[in-house]
Amino acid sequence: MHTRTTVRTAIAACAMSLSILAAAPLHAEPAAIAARNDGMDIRQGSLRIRVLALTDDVLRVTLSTNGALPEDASWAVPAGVRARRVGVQAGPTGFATRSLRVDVQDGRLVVSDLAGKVISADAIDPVKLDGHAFTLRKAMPQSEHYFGLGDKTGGLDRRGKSFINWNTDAFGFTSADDPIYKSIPFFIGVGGAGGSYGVFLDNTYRSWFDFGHREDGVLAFGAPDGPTDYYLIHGPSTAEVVRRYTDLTGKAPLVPRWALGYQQSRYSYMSGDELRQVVARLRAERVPTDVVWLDIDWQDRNRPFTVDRKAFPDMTGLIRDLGHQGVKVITISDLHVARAAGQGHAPYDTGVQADAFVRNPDGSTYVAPVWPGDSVFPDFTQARTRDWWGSLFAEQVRMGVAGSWNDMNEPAIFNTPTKTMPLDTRHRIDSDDFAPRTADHREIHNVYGMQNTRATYDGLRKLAPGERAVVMTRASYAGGQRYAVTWTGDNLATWDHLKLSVQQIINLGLSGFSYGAADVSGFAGGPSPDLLTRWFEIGAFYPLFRNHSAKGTPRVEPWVDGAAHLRIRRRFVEERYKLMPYLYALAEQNARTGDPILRPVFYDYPSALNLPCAGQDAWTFTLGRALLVLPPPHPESPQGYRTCLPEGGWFDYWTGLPAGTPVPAAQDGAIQSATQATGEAHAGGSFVNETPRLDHLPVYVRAGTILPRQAVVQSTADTPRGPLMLDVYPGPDCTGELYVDDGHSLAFEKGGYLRQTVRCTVRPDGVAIEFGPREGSFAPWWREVAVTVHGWQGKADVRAGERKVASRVDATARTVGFTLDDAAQAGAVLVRRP
Ligand code: NBV
Repeated sequence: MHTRTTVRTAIAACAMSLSILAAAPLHAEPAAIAARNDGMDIRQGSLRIRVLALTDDVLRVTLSTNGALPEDASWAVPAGVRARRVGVQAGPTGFATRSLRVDVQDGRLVVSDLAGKVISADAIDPVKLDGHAFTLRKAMPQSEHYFGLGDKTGGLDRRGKSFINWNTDAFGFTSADDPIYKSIPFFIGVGGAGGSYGVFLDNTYRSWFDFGHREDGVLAFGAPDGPTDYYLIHGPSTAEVVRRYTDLTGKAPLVPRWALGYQQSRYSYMSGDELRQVVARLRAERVPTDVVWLDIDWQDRNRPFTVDRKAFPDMTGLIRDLGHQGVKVITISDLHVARAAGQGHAPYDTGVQADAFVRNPDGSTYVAPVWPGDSVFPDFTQARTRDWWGSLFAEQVRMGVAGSWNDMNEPAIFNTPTKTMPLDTRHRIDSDDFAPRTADHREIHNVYGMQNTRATYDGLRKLAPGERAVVMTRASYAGGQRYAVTWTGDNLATWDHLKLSVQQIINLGLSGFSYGAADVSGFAGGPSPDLLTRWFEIGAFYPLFRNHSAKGTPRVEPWVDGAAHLRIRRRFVEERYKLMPYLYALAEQNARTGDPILRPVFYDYPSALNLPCAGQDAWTFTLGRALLVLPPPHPESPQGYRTCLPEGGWFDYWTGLPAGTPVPAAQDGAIQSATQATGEAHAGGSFVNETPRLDHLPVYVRAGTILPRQAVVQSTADTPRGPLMLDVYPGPDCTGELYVDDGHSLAFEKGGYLRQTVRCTVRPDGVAIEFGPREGSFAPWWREVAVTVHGWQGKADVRAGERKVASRVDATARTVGFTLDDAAQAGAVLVRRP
């Protein structure tokens, strides 16, 4: 601490500011500010608040009433990140970084940008304490909308609602149920005066958020116990907030390419033979597929780390054979360990030896029923328990299992009204800067699933050090994206859930979990043929695309409803495979920056927040910046609908024509757009009228895109035939990213990749395409690049440097196409009207 300034503002008049309820009397005392090199300390009565500048745009605020600030420890934010600091400039009422002003005004913390626009300000009565519980209150401007909090239900926008963070097994949740499986206490405010900002409350207890539900104009959040420790993250763009939030809590690692392929699952494929038949049928029907999943029935009596040898007599052979067909196998391993004393059940015996299980308050091992019957529960918050758990995967890695599915890790417990462990069970913690101690379940519950996946992920990485590890989890906490991809749990086969799934995946992506999925078909219930077909169409654009369904429900593999439905479903799966070069580049971008793969439209098109088509009903989304998907607002209805294209120009993805161009005569097998432009503009773009057709999903490409695609393959293990395809959609800021590597190892970390940016510039006489320099040492699979320039009219003259290149003009499709030898790699190509 350096200078000490006392601020006597209007605090006496505003005695409620920074006030304490119950725990301490209301203080009309002035707030005393002590400047620090890296922030400030504020004292008011017994309240102490420390505001630190981790970077110029990220503040950490901690608060205490007993003089001692909370322990500097976290499951979400690694030590090295928490230790970051920048120097600040002290002022009479606070401090400034290079981007922010942080002031105490009338006893309230106000964060604004350097132009004075308020980003986030405390409300009146900003702090309320009640025993160990705390409430923090912020002003909630009319213009602001709220996103994030993981895959919570309730539509896209959190405004006007309240939420609780308590990981819950929520079988068959409705689109309004809360809480469900995950707790990610992070939200983004969008649309306020100072731009987008994020708040991350790093508290693992049963925290809550209220966005003006209880009190109009007040955004409140709190927890019943645990640290008052939050981060305020400045944008001003939503993308900058997400990037900075994932700087704090970590980026999702790049998945292997096969994880982006189509995945077929079922609770359960009951035998090796059944699994072989499913794969044989997928291949016979030519539905491209990369992964099949084995649910709990692959195990002996539902016991994790066993195999039902009758049904799966030769797992190694099975996995090898499917591997030859380009299909990987992921297996489920839930966290509960069968309490099988004296039965030679190694997971139990070695766990007992390692003292690895959660305890009752009296020190005995906590035992409760789950799938294997009476079970015990690994104490995942202990480092050595995580190591022991990780080592249990050795056998599966030897078999050739490609990844692990961690379910039931809220943790779910049978036959109890709370569906989980008693709150007084004892966990031990000894890592992540926590002082070694015992903690009760109230504190650990919400991180239990995350630590389960950390143990699995680290174990797989250790057992197969050269490979990217894939873990899928149901429960998690902020930062869990470092260890696992996720899905939205036990959804229902309803139209409502189809729409909800997109809203959940959008909010997951904004909350750091860029790899979101929902069970295609809906887990419970059984979809109508039309619903299942639509789900395939939408699922083809999810970050992860997995068909999964519950025991006892109708089968939902792609062929179950006959040839006409299969044809549509296959076409969408194929389209995803064609887009694989784009999708994989997005995954790599996500690993570097945190930019979600599937995004709300306003992520790249901020004015879309206020488009006439935005609203609660919206489930439009983008896949990266380039692709805009506009599903029907009421997907079950045959009624025509009007929807919004955001600012900028757009091309119809299916026809390649500028949006609104009358559709040319149908070609065999080609998907024709049902789009018609109304010619009507709105503030941020234009309207399009769509006529729903079951075989069609409106998708648009941003004008100013170079979209890399490939020929259809049956598995990402196959090398695509023919050239890399580059579709050029001329427009402003026209770019495309090429990224390839071997798709599975970590060689990319040491330069084993290829990255290249391609740009285009619209000129009065045509389009210039610039292939930037290549980065990395990886040799791509293609020898030629087939370029198609869209929106072309008239003749064309194409030159690569000085050399004339043969080209084909298609007047109906309004394209000019030509092929380049990949050997040229970098350089300029000019497409001119002669
Ligand atoms: O392991 C069985 C299921 C699984 O298929 C599903 O995806 C999980 O969300 N699991 C739940 C256990 C119970 C389902 C009723």
